[in-house]
Amino acid sequence: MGTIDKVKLRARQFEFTFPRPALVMGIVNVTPDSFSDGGRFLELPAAVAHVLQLVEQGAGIIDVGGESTRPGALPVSEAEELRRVVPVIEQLAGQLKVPISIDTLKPGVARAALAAGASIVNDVAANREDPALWRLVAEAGAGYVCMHMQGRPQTMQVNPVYTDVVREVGEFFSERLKRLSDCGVGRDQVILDPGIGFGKSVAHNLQLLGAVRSFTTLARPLLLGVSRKSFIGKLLGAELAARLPGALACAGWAVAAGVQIVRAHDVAETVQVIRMTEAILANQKV
Ligand code: 9MG
Repeated sequence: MGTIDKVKLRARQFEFTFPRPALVMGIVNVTPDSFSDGGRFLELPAAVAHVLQLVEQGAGIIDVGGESTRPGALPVSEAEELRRVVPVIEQLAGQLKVPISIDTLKPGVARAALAAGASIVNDVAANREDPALWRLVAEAGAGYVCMHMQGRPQTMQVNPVYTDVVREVGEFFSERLKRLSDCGVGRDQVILDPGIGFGKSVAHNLQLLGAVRSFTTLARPLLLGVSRKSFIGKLLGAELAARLPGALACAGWAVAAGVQIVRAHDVAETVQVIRMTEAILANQKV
């Protein structure tokens, strides 16, 4: 089941010890414009019902986002983002047995989400310079997803350039672990994510997937998000609605290579692929 050995993740009242069965992080976009499910869960009852369904299907973390980070997406105001995500988190935090993660770029939204009961901050902009968000994570003892991105969502796919994407993402992780620690965020709070599709070409994404095992040497849980992403569409010639097989192949591969958390829209299917992969790994010879 991968190569990392006894790694702890602390996220407020939640604690996970890895290796353990990999977690599926179920995606809940409370947005009008997310690339695959925009507009479906804007109303509170629909969002809450969707979360409960994902947990029923086996989601081990629920990731709630109120601003799309798809390439070229337009930013939303903090007030609007708060209006979208806080009621969902408030309603669910008390009743769920799994952690809620807030997917946001904004420290103000992270603060409100943590006050409403979120336990993890999913920071796709971990390449930020401002430490305000990290201080909040430190104070709350929250989990923190440190995701690699080159640039910003509006422009990141224009012309991503790396000399060696795997080396550069690894260096980013090491440098951020140090900066996070300087801000009071314990290493045991951090999840690392290579940020598939965030300022990366198809070739960069494939290189990162092929080398994902190399990041296990940092002894932190690894998160991978590939669900419905455009590199799968480009590689397989698959429309948005036809990318699930490609995403499931990535999920199985990733778990076999030591990834511990897979972010997914299609939770039931992803859980099945992961459990199957783990069953094979448990019987691996040679
Ligand atoms: C919000 N979001 C969209 N894709 C993502 C990914 O691959 N990782 C993380 N952490 N968040 C993502």
